[in-house]
Amino acid sequence: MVPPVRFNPQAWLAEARALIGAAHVLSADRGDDLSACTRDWRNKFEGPALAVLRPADAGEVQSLVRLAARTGVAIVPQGGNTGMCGASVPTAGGPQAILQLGRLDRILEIDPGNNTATVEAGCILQTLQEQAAAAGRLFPLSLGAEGSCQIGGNIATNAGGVQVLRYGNMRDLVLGLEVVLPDGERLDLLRGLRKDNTGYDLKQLFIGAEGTLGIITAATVKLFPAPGAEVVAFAGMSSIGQAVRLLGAMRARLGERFTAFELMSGEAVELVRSHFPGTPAPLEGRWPWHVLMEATDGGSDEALREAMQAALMACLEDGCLEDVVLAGSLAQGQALWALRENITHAQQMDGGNIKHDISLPISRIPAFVEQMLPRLLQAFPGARPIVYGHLGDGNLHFNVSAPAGIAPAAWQRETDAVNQLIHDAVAEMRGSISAEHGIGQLKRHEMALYKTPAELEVMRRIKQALDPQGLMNPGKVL
Ligand code: FAD
Ligand code: S2G
Ligand code: ZN
Repeated sequence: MVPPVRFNPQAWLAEARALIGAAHVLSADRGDDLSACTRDWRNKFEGPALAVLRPADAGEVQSLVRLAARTGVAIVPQGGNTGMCGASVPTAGGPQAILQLGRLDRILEIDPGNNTATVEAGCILQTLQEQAAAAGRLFPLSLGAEGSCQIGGNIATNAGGVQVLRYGNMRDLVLGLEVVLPDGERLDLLRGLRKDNTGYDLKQLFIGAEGTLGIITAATVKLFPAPGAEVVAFAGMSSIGQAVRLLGAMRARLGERFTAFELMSGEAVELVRSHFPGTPAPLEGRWPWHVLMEATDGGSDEALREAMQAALMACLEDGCLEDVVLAGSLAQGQALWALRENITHAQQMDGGNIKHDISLPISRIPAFVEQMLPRLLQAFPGARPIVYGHLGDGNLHFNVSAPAGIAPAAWQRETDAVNQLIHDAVAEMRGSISAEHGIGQLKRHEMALYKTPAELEVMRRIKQALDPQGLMNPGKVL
């Protein structure tokens, strides 16, 4: 019986350093601080890392993956580490190395004629937005973490954000990928084609796979004409049913020009204003529900403002809104967006919360919210639901903050019970328990509850086919 070869971390680190240079292989045993990479953005998940690897290019990624495959070390791909489900940090278990994509940050090509950009995975989302704008184009993915999340992470989580209504989520924006497979092979799918029917559409496997099937090293994404005019409005109403009717009416009147529709409960607005004192009250009165809307098009500001104004006035008459303000300047529009984007930060400052990232048929959302709020408060007296999100996509962040006086840690222990109440109701309405953030570690056990055995079996076969050793981001998704 040959004794199992004992794993020798020092030898492994020395091999990794010989491959990509000692400066780019961080390890705790030589005093490097890995905590920025081993703990997630929410401070909810943390795991030990043999090393943080920072390859310079796809070739070095391949060498590291081959080393890991040969020695049985798991790889955790990491972009900006802003994910919400603990998918970008190691789990407990065998040796795991974090592979940070941040040095693969080049924009390889912007092709205005083809309306595409080809970028390396470590490119920060905001950088691509800026470079596209400089070329007179728009890369439309937009979300609160855009200053630090990376294109590779956006693809691996199939990120959504605040312009899905008009441009779709990351799956709709990706035309091509370059992926390093768990065996070290490089899959070159980097085509900027809008039509290509040549066998299975392999890139789809890696979009939203949360790094469990391979490491995205580059992508070709769609660009759009840069909008000339932009108008932001903020409305107040008594019911979420009115908000849903408002969505339909505004889309009917403005069509493709209508780009964003973000719901915010009164509690969400008040929470931001309490943690960000400089935030102006967007409307005269306080309303149970609010909607932040945006329209853009290539024409003049005045024409778009008139169209938006006319549509809003008609909606006022139809009663699907009861108060509304049109941003009078870019600064005022930005202040309204800051109000929206600060909800996540305000919740973090408020002591964390039990998050939900659910999607439902838009028509079912009023019934869901109207029945869920009383049920939640009956089951968890004093709980503070902070309900907001991308209503235009049928995606709500039904986050629940702790009742006053309950410590965050104690409240987190209610997570399974709160999740069951909310996710069972979502499942009854054939909704999804994860609209945009993914599964990660956070919802892995719930996948078994809410996906059919057949779905899970096919997912396992795909995982087994591509990563038979189970070394790519273990403990996530499945
Ligand atoms: P990471 O967190 O580093 O990783 C996320 C997952 O992708 C992990 O499974 C990781 O293993 C994998 N991964 C990362 N890079 C690669 C790669 N190159 N190849 C293969 N796998 C990889 N998300 C939304 O969808 N919509 C929102 O509106 C939104 N708002 C947010 C607001 C705030 C303030 C914050 C903090 C987060 C928000 N998020 C939102 C969540 C998060 O920003 C997104 O999930 C984002 O896409 C994660 O990108 P990242 O580069 O940080 O990935
Ligand atoms: C958003 C951020 C995550 C959360 O702001 O749209 O995706 O639930 C969310 O705080
Ligand atoms: Zn969101």
